[in-house]
Amino acid sequence: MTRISVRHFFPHKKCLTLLLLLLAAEPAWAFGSGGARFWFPEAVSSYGAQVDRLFVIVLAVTGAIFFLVEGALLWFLIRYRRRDGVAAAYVHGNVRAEIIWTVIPAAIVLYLALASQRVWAYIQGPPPPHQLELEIKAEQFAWNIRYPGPDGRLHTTDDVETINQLHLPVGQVVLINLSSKDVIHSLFLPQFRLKRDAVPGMTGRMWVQATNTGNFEIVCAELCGLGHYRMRGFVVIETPDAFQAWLKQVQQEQSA
Ligand SMILES: [Cu+2]
Repeated sequence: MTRISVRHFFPHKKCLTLLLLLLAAEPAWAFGSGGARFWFPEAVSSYGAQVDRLFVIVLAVTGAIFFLVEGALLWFLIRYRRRDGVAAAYVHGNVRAEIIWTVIPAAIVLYLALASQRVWAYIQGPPPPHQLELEIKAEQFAWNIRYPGPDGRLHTTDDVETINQLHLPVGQVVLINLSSKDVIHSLFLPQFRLKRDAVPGMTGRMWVQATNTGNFEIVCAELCGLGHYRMRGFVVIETPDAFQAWLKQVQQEQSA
């Protein structure tokens, strides 16, 4: 029986070295300054760059494997095509080959799982101490946003309510309680790299910390009814002073 080793899969040493480099190296080409990527919208949350980094690593690993596997498939198809006078070989498995193609994918999947778990735990785990807590209640087809008034507490008489207008102070950790009045919606803040379902009867807690000022959009990422396409909201990230001034102004308008 033919002995199968790594050499069979990578006949040239350079080929194997290149693959290992690709898997191990940080895909630095994909990282611009400030987390900007040529295919992504701007990242404006404290964890945006981490999510993008994970995305690029997963894409690089799975992309490299895709080309390797499809290339090998093509090579075998051509190299071992039917030819007159050549009898087909009967191969009844190979323990060494099976160990290799089980252990390598298992190690890759384990690496991806551990790398993802770290980022997931940071974003979805216990939030860091927050400076502001607000509530977003989704309904067909709008985002109802509630801010604490001067007393700094939610669900008191001085609360400030807006529709589709999410203002956030830059640099501050903001805790968001997300719920729904009717059906399942999904709060998607592309520039924050944050998406979370709004489920009736449940309150989802999440946190954001904006790193840049600017104007962005909220989109509903769950087909929630006929008006789903127009379930848009607007995000304004501004300095804490500008945020307080805006909140005060809205509160005065509402109490007038
Ligand atoms: Cu919706």
